Amino acid sequence: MTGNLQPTDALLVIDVQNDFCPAVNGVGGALAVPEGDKVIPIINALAKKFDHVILTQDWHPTQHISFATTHNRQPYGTIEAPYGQQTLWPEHCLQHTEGAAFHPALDIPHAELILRKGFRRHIDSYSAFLENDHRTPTGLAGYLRERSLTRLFLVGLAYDFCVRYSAIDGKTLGFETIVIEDAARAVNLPNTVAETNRAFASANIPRIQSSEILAP
Ligand code: VGL
Ligand code: ZN
Repeated sequence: MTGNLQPTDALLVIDVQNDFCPAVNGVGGALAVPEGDKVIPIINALAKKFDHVILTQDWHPTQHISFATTHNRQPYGTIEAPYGQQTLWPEHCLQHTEGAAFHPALDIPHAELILRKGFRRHIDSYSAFLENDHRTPTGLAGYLRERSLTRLFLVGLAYDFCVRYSAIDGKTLGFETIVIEDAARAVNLPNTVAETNRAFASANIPRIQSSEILAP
């Protein structure tokens, strides 16, 4: 399926941050993805196989548009933002907090780029490529092109949000894009995993298992 890994491949590690994992000693867990921490040993092992690893970091200011508290609402509802529907979340990944830090078990010393996203108060960014208006670029496509990185393997959190939109945009922007399913976990709101799987199928984004790379 993947053939051998190439020097033009990159592993894109999405949002493996304390707030998306179960809390450890009271740190993190603000928007814990069930079993979010289970992906970490798999991602650490995968990263060793890649010459190029890029990390993304959800990085929100206070009163961010995606926070339910900003709108005096309960989490997991939606609002109509100027750029379309926006799901409301518990406050998470506040800039420069421990919740926004990478999980301490994530061990990828050779990661080359940390791409922060969601740092503008009035627009969220699930995708590592385009903010939620689907037009404002983060710069990642330019970075990858300039460095001749043409094939992307996506892992991390959450499968049905930031991994989903990053994969779809990556593919649309011309990168060969593959999702490593057992190295991702979902928030799992109603229908979100089924919708993600459908979106990947119609975009021709393969879902593979980590064993296909770790024990080919
Ligand atoms: C994410 C919800 C809000 C994610 C980020 O990383 O999937 N989900 N912010
Ligand atoms: Zn967020």
